[in-house]
Amino acid sequence: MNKKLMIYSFAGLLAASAIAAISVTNTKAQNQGSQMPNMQHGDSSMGEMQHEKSSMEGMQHGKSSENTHEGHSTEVQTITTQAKLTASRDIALKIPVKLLIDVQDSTGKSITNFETFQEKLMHLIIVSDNLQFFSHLHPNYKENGRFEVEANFPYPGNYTLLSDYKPAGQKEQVSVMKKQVPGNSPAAPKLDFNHAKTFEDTKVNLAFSQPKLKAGEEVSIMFDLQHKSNNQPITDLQPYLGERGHLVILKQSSPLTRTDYIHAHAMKNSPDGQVQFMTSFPQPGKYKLWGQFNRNGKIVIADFWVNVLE
Ligand SMILES: [Cu+2]
Repeated sequence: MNKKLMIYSFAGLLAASAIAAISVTNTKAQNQGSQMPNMQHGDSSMGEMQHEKSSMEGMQHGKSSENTHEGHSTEVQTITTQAKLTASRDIALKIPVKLLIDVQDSTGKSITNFETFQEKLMHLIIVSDNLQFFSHLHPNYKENGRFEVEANFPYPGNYTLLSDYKPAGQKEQVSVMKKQVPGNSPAAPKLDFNHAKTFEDTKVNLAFSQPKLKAGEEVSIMFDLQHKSNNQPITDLQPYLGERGHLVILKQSSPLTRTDYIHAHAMKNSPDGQVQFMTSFPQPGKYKLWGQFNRNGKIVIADFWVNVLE
């Protein structure tokens, strides 16, 4: 597969209520039957368990048919991991709280070896379920499968945490965790579908290769970054986590699940001030995009809503 087109996407989902988040990745082309993860009780801070199957290349390959190679015994390796979230104390709004994330296999045994990808051992995306709040953090590995990070939860409501990590020798995994912050969540502002916005001193214009975004179609997404003061292309773009930019996409849905999550990688060699991503939106609906760019050490987060048609 063309590296430039590498897209992280996920397919297949079954969600129920419990503590832990479970992700199952089939490293070969076949999907296995479901195994329900262990239900665990006792941690009131967590709300949801998810069990899902994914192929890291799922979007390109779609459903793979089983037993396509007759006469070969197809080796199927299924890796099941889960990430359990614990907050060090009750969450107080606007005060950072330490989060502990324990990565385990399906039997609850700690996974202790991880590989760095995109310069980190774990990438953690935290969003409020109305997709108004976004945070991209890098938890520190402690020991015995445990990661720690300080996080902020700025207002009451439900939050979804997507942890991205790569157990040694395995494919990248994404586990979904939930956190509820008690209180009345503020009314979400009206969705803004404007594609020209200013973020501090960076003007960002969003453009697409297609006049209309359609579900399942590959699309190139262009972020055009200009100085607010003079509308000239910015020239101070530095690599961010080893790439020209990162793009996290979540589909608006309730509850948010892993199938709503897309992490696109920037294409190399775009002109000054432009960062281009290839991706596709699996389902019709409203999606929020967060582009992240490094302007000389300062990270610009440019967020936009898009509407994807059937
Ligand atoms: Cu990251």
